[in-house]
Order: sequence, then C-alpha cells, then structure tokens
Amino acid sequence: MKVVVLVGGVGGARFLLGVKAALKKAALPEGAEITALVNTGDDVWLHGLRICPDLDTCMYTLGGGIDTERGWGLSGETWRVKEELAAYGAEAPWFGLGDRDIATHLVRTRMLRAGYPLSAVTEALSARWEPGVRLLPMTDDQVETHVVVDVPGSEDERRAIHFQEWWIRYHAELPAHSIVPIGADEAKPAPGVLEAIAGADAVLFAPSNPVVSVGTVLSIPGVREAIRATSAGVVGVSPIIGNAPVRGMADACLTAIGVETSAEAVGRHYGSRKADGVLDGWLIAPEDKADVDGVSVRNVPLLMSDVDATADMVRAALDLAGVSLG
Ligand code: FO1
Repeated sequence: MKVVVLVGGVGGARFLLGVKAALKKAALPEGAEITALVNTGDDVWLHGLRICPDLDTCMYTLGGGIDTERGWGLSGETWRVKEELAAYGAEAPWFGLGDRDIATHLVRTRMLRAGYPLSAVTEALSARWEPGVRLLPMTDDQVETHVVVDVPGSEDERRAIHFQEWWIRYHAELPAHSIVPIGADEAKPAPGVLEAIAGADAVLFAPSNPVVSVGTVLSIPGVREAIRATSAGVVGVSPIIGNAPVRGMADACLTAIGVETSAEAVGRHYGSRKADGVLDGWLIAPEDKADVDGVSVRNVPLLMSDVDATADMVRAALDLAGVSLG
C-alpha cells in the first residue's frame, strides 16, 4: 500500500501522524509505505544557516521531538543564541531560532555546502529522528515564497518580503498583494517525487495551507501533471472549517489570491481532475457544505484533536480515494 501526502508545516505534520497510525492499525499484509511531499517554499537563509521549517516540523513531529505547544521547533528548547544574536543587533530578531534547532541547521548547511542535495540532507537528518515516513522535499532547487506588501507608511510603494517575515514578524496582517514562490518555474521535482505520485494507491492533500503549502508543492513543474495522470485516487482534506482556518492564517493567504475562506471555495480552487483540477474527492467538516463540480464531497469530523481522531479522518480520505483499509 503506497500513500503519498502533500504537506506543509504544523497541520501537515499532525495529519501525517494520523496516516501512520491508520496504516499501522490496518496491519496490511503487504505493509504500507508513506511518502510525504513537503513544501520547501518557507525555507530561509538566516545567519548563514539554511532553515527548512516544514521539513523540520514534519521530522520533529513524526520523530517525537516536537514542542507540542508551539507545533514547531523542539521540546525543552532554550533561546540563548537567539538572545546573543539580538544583543549584536543581528538580522531577524523576530525569528524564533532555538539552541537545539540550530544543530539541525548546522548539519544541514554543512551538507548543502558540501554539495549534497536537500533530499539527501533530509534523509541523513531523518536517520536520527526516524519519522517512519519518507520525507521528500518537493524540489532540491531553491524555492522561496515571497509576499508583496505595501511599505508601511507609504501609500503606493510596494516591496517583497520573505514569507517568514510576513508570517512571523507581521502575523500575516500586512495585506498581501501577491504571494510568489520565487524559483518555482525553474525548479525540478526532487528525485522520487514524480515516481511516488505515479506509483501511489492514494494521493492525499493534508489540511495544510492551500496557497503557501499545498499550492507551492503543486507549483513545481511536473507535479500537477503527475497528480492529474496518476491511477491513484486523489483526495484533499479541507483546512477550513466553518469559514475559518483551523490554525495558521490560511485566510490571509486565500484573500491574497482572491479565494473566499470556505471549504467550498478551496475545493473549487483545487478543482476536479475531470476538468483541469487535481481532486477526485474533498473531505469537509460536518457543519460545512461544498458543491464542487466533478469532485465527490464527504462530510466528516476534521478536528485533529488527537491521533485517533486524525486516523479516522485518514481512513475516510483513503476510503474516498478508493482504498479501503478493511
Ligand atoms: N513560527 C512562528 O510563529 N514564530 C517563530 O518564531 C517561528 C520560528 C520557527 C523556527 C524554526 C521552524 O522550523 C519553524 C518556525 N516557525 C515559527 C514556524 C514556521 O514559521 C511555520 O511553521 C511555517 O513556516 C509555516 O507553516
């Protein structure tokens, strides 16, 4: 049984815990292989270190190291280096750089500088954390999501800031005129990405940000085509419940691309594979309704309150994708 999941950060990582639990419980005789295609558009160079928030959030969450309060970074974290950097007036004092987390960035940066691709770096880091899921960056090329905002204090001047600055420093409160994955057009899918999609029994879109997470993975040339062509059933899970994002600030991102913050609008934004979209099925919460041409919509509880609740969502998504876990 091969399941491929398109994921972003916190929501995606929690969803992957449910995928792992559901497939483990099914105890399939042929076993199960889970491949996560992870967004790297949030990645950023800071203090000379390459930081990959979504890959690290998935790796730490699945490997048991995550700080469950924050949803990102490591438990038992300290911030001594961050304090020292701020004392020097170093860049981005608003970015939460934890002391334990820095070790991950040091190992990653050293390997990247030695010429290893990000997918090989991720494999090496995962050897320690043993996520139990293959974590594949969407691409080994550098793609960074930037957001075009008004320069505070000027009425017609605009500038692009890195997604992390918009997200963390400005809490996505600066209206975004556009959100652009810089470098996506020239990027190639990482080794194994297209093969995983083609060989999957089911492809799932985690309830991650449809614009800057799942949307960015879909923006890598070849990925959307592979999803439209695969024999696997393709099912998405709505990140919007009752016209509001469950977590994060997907509404700010959806507004930026002119999509209403509703389960129906996001489902229509992804669209049906029978037309020129990417979905066969769309899971929405009990209180929502969605009429999406060519897409089978099903209402199920979508709060990932614990792993069992998430596993129930995963079973419903796999069932809608035509894969029953018995
Ligand atoms: N999110 C925050 O809201 N504040 C932070 O200071 C912050 C630091 C951070 C450091 C490493 C990392 O892997 C993730 C971090 N995140 C932080 C989360 C991150 O910005 C978001 O999870 C993703 O980029 C959006 O999904």
